[in-house]
Amino acid sequence: MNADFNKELFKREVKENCKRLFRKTYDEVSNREMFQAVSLAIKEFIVDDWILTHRAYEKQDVKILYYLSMEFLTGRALGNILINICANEEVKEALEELNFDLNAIEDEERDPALGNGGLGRLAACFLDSLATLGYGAYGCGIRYRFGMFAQRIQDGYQREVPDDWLKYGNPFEIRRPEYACEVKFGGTVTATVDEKGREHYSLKDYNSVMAIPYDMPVVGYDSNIVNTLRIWDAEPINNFNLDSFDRGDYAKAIEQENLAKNIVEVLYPNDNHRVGKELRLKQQYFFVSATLQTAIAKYKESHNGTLEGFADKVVFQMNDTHPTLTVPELMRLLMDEEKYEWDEAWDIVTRVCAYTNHTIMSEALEKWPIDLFEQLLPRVYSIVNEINRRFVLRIKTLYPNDESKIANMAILYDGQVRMAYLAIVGSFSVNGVARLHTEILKARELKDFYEMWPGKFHNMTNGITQRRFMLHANPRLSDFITERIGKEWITDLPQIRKLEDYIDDEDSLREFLRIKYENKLRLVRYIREHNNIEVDPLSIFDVQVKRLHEYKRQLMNILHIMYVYNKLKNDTEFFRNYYPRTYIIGGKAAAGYERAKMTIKLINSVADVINNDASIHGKLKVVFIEDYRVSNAEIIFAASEVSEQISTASREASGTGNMKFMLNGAVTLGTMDGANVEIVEEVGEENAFVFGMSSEEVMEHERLNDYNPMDIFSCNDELRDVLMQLINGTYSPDDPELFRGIYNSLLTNFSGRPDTYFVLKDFMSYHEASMKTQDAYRDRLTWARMAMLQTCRCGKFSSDRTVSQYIDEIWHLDKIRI
Ligand code: 26Q
Repeated sequence: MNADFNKELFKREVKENCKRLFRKTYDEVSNREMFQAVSLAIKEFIVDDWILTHRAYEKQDVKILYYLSMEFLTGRALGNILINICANEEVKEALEELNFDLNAIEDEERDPALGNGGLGRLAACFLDSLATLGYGAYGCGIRYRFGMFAQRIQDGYQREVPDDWLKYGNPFEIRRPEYACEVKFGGTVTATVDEKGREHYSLKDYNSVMAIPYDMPVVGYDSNIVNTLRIWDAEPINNFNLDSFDRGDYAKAIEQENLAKNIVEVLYPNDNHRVGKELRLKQQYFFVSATLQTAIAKYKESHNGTLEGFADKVVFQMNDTHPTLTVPELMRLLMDEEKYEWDEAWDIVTRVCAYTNHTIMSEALEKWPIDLFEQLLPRVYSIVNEINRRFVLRIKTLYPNDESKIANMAILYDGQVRMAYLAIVGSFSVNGVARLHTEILKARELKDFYEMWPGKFHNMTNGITQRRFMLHANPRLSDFITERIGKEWITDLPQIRKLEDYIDDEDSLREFLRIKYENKLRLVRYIREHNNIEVDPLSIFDVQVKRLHEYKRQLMNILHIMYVYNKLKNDTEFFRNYYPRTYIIGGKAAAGYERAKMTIKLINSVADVINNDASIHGKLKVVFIEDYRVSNAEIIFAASEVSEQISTASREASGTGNMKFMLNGAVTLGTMDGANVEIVEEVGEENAFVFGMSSEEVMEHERLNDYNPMDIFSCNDELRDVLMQLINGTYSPDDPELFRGIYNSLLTNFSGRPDTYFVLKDFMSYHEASMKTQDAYRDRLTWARMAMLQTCRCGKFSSDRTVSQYIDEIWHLDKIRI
C-alpha cells in the first residue's frame, strides 16, 4: 500500500489521458493505448519525487556516482515502477474496475533492450539498488535507436530482426535539450603558446554532433527516491553553430548529419567479444564526453563556478573498458577547458575514476589500432600518449632491467591502445565481479598491475535485485515468504534466511512445491503459445538461459541430451529409471558468431527429432525459447528447477542468472566457476550438483597443452556415437555435413586447440551430476527442502549488498535524506 496513491484520482487521470492522447473514452481504447494512458498517469505520480530527489542532491551537496555503461538492460518499466511505489495492487484493482487486466497492459510494453546480457542487466540492477538504498547516482549511457535484435527462429536457424523499440514512443522518458552539448571528432590539433608559456590546444576541421540527453526515472523501492538514467541521443549540429570557416559547406553538413544518425543507430550485439569497428569507438567517445561535460557543468553550477572539491563529490564508475575514454577525456576537459596543469588534472582523474573488469577472455579485451584512434580523437590520443610515456618511465624506474614489464604493461604497445591498461592506470580502483574471478585477475591477467598497486584491487561479487526477480517475477513465492517472515527481505535480502525455520515444516514444503508447480504451468502455457509444444508440468524443468557462447557450453548441454536420448532408446533399464525431464534452452548468438548460431540450429534439430519420437513416451522434451529477454526471463526463472551453470571453469567471470535461479528455488547443476563457487559455499556442497574440472585444472591443462580429446573419443563408445551423429545425418538427414564444423571443433585442431572448452573432458562428470539431480528429485520432500534452501540462502546475492560494498570500499557516497 502506498498512502499517497489515490485509486479514484488515478482512474480519473487514466480516463483523461485516453481522451487527451487518443480522443477516445476509456472503454474504447486498445490495450496498447491503455498502456500509454496508464504509464503517463504513473509518470505524473512519480514526477514530484523525481524533482525532490534532485533538489535534495543539491541542497545536501551529496557525492554523486556516475555509472558509465554502454548498456542498461532495464527491461520493462511499468510493472517495476508499480512494484517499487507499492501501488501494484491498487493499480490492478483500478484497472479491473475499468475492465482491463494489468498483466495484459504490462505485456504491451516493449522491453527496452539496451544491452546484450549480464553486464547490461547488472547495470540495471545496480540502479534499482542505488535508488532503493537512497544514494545520488546517474546511469549514463546511449539511447540506441535499435537495441538488441529480436531473435526469430526460422527452420531452426536464428534470424535477427531489428528492435524498433521506440516505434510507439517511450512514455517514461523526458527529452532534455537544455543539457545538450557538442562532441567533436577528427580534425587536426593546433597548439599555440601564450605569453606565460602555456600551451593552448584547439581543434580545426573536425566533425561534430550534438548530444541530447533523455532522462528515464529510476524509482527506488518504497524510498521516495527517484534517480535518473540519462541516455544520450545524437542530433546533427545546427549549421549556425559551425565554425565560420565551415559555414555554408554543404557536403560537410551532410557528413555531420550522417555522423549523428549513425552514431546511436544500433547496439553492437556482441557479448564478450570485441569488434574493432570505428563506429563503436565513436559511440564510446560520444557518451563519455557528453557525460563528463554535463558532470563538470553541473558541479560548477552548484559550487560557485569552480571545480574546487570536485574529486570529493563525484565518482565515475566505468562498466568494463567500454567507457575508458573517461580517463583521457577528463584530462582534456580539465586542462584544455578548465586550465589545470597536468599534475593537478591527473590527481583529480585518478581520484574519481574506477574500473570494473567483467572478463578474462582475451578475445573480449578491448584494443584499438593507434592510427584509427589518433585519427578519430587526435587531442585525446596525444593525452593517452603522454599518460603512457609517464607510465612507462615509472615502470622503468621500478624495474630498471626488465623489458618484459613494458611489454606486459604499457598502454601503447604493438601499434595498439590497450584499453584495460589505460583504465587501470587512470583509476583509483579496479575490481572483479566474483571472488574467483578477482583472484584469477590478480594472479594471472593483471598480475603485474596487482604487484605495482595491490591496494587498488577489490572484489565486488555481483548481485541481482530481488524486487524484479522475486517480487515482480514470482508474486506467489513472494507472498509465501512474506506470510512467514514479514516483508523485510524486500529491502534486506539476508533476512530471507529466517525462512529456514520452515525448512522441515511439511506444510510449507508442500506449499513451496505447489507454487513451483503453478509457475511451471505459467511457463507451460507460454511454451504452448510460442513453441506449439506440449510440455509435461510434472517433468523436471532443467534450464539453461543465457547468451550463446562456446565457453558457456550450450554445446555440452545439447550433446548430453543426445546422449540421454540414445540411452533412452537403447537401454531399457535406463529408460525405466529415467525421470521425465524438459530441457529448456534459450539465448541469442551474436549475429556474426557462426559456431554459436550453428549450436542453436543443432538444438532445434535435436528438439525436432526428440519431441516427435513417440517411442520415448514423452520422457524427454527439448524446448528452445525464442527471443530470450528480461520479460520472459522472469517467467522462466520462476518455473525452473535445475539451473544449468556449466561454463568451463575460469571462464565465466561471475554469472548473474545463476543467482536469479537460486532466488527462485532452482538447484544449481554447475562447475566451480564464477559466482557458482560462492553459491555452493552458501548452500553447502550437498545442496548443489557440482561437476567438472576446477579452474586450476583447466589452467594447468592450458599451460601444459596436454589435453587430447581424441583419447576420450576413442575409448568412450557412447559419447563417440553422439559425436558421429553430428556427421551422419541423424539430425540433419538432408545435409549430413551440416554439423561437421561443430564436430571438427571438438576433435581436430585446424585452428588452435581442439575442444578449447573441454566439453569432452567434463562430459561424463556432467552426466553423473545430471543423474544425481533426478535421484534427488524423486523424493518430493527431499527435493522441496533442497529447493527451498536455495531461496533461504541467497541473501548474499542481492545487488543491495553489492552496491553497499561498492559504496563502503570504493564510492564513499552519502545517503540522501528525504
Ligand atoms: C566490446 C567491444 C566491442 C563490441 C562489444 C563489446 C562487448 C559488449 C558486451 C564486450 C563485452 C560485453 C558484455 C560482457 C558481459 O556481459 N560480461 C558478463 O558480465 C556479467 C556481469 O558482471 C558477468 O556476470 C558475466 O560472467 C560476464 O560474462
